[in-house]
Amino acid sequence: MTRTNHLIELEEKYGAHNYHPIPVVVSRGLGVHVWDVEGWKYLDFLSAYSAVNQGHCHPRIVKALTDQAEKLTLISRAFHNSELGEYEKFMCNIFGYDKILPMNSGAEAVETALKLCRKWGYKKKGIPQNEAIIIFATGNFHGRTLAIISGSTEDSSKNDFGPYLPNIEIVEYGNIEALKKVIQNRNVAGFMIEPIQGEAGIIMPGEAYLKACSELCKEHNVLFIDDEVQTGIGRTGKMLAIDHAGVKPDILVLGKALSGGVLPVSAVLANDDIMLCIQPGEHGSTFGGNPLACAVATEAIKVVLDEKLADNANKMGELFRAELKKLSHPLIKEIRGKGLLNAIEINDAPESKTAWNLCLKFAENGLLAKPTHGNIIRLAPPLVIKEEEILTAVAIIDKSLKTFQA
Ligand code: IF1
Repeated sequence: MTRTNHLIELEEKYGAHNYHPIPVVVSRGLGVHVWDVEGWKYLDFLSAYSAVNQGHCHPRIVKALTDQAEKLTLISRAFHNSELGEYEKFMCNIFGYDKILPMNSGAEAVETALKLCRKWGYKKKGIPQNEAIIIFATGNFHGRTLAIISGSTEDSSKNDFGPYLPNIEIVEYGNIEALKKVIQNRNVAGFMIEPIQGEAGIIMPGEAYLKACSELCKEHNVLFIDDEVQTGIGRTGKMLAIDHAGVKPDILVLGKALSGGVLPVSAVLANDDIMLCIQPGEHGSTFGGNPLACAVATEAIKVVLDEKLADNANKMGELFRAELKKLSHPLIKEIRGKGLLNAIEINDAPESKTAWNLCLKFAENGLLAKPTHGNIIRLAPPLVIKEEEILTAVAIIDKSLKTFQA
C-alpha cells in the first residue's frame, strides 16, 4: 500500500466525512509549489481557497511567526498585549477605517459583522427590538455557522441544520431592482455581499451593480457589509475586490490571506459610529487579537504591499485568461475571472463527473485544483506566481484537456 493510500484511509476511518478531497496528500509547500508524500511536485492552483496569496511558507511570514512564537503567543483580552495596538493602527491605516475588531476564522468575522450590524440597527437606526433584518444575496457563501447558513440558498449547506435565524431577506445577486424592493423596509439594518462570489463559481456582478448597491444602502441608511474573506488581500488585482468599483463599505470583513494562510486570522473593520456600538463584554473571542496573529498578519499584509502582489495578480490574471482562451477546447464553456481569481466553466452538466475527472488529470500532470458546483473549476494560484509558471499551468491544462478528446 502506498503512503498516500495509508494516510487517506486514516482520514477516512478517524475523521468526520464532511469533505471529499482530491486524492493527493500534501506534506510541503513553498511559494506556488507543493509536494505530496510521494515526492511529486505540483503547482497549487487553489491556494487554500485564496488563503495562501503570499505563497506557501513565505519566509518573511514564517519568520514573523517563529520570532513571535518564542516571545508570547496568547494572553487573552483580559490583558493588553504588546503587538495588538500597533497591529490595529497598521490595519486601520491600510484599509482606511477608525477601528478594527480582530477575530480568527472568516465565519467568526462574518458573525461579528452581523452582530455589529444588528447592534447599530437598534442603537443608531432606531429599529424596534428584535426586528432588525439583514439582506443576503442568492448563491452566497459566508461560512458555516448557524447564523450564516440561515442566509444561505444552498441546500447542501443548509438542509437538516434548522431551525434558522429569522429576519433574513434574500435578493437575487446582481439584480439591483430586487435589492431596491426589499431595502424599502425600515427594519433593514444591513446588506451582506461578496463583491465576486467565489464558491458560487466566480460570479462577477460588475462594478456598476456594486456601486448601485452601495448607493441604495446609503440612501436607506442600511449598512453595506463587504465580505472580502476570499476576494480580499490582492486576489483580484487590487487590495480589495470592491476597490474596482470605488466603493467604501460600511463594514469590511477580512480573513484567509490576512495571515498568508499561516494561522486563522480574521478581522472586521468599521468607523467609530458603527464599531463603538459594541461595548466591553458584548463580543469577543479567546484567540482574537492574540500577539502571534498580530505579528503574522502585519507581516502578511506588508508582504502583499512590498511585493506588489495585487499588481502581479492583475498582470498574471490577464495573461492566464488570454492563454486559456487560446485553447478553445470543446469542454471549455467559459473562462472568467478577475486578477488571479479565475474559473473555467466546463461544458457538461453539473451532475457529470467531467470537471472532477479533469481535476484528477490536472493532479496527475502536476497541478492542483478542485471543482465547485460540479462543472466549474476554480483556478486561483498564489499571487507570487511568475509568467513562466502561468505558462506551465496552461500547458498542463491543455495537455489534460486533450486526453478528454479521445
Ligand atoms: C471550506 C468554499 C471558498 C468565504 C467567504 C467567509 C468564509 C469563506 C466569502 C468563511 C470561506 C471557504 C471555506 C472552506 C472553503 C472555502 C470556500 F468553497 F467553501 F466556498 F473559498 F470558496 N466568506 N470559504 O469564501 O471563512 O470560516 O472558512 O475561515 O472548506 O468550507 P472560514
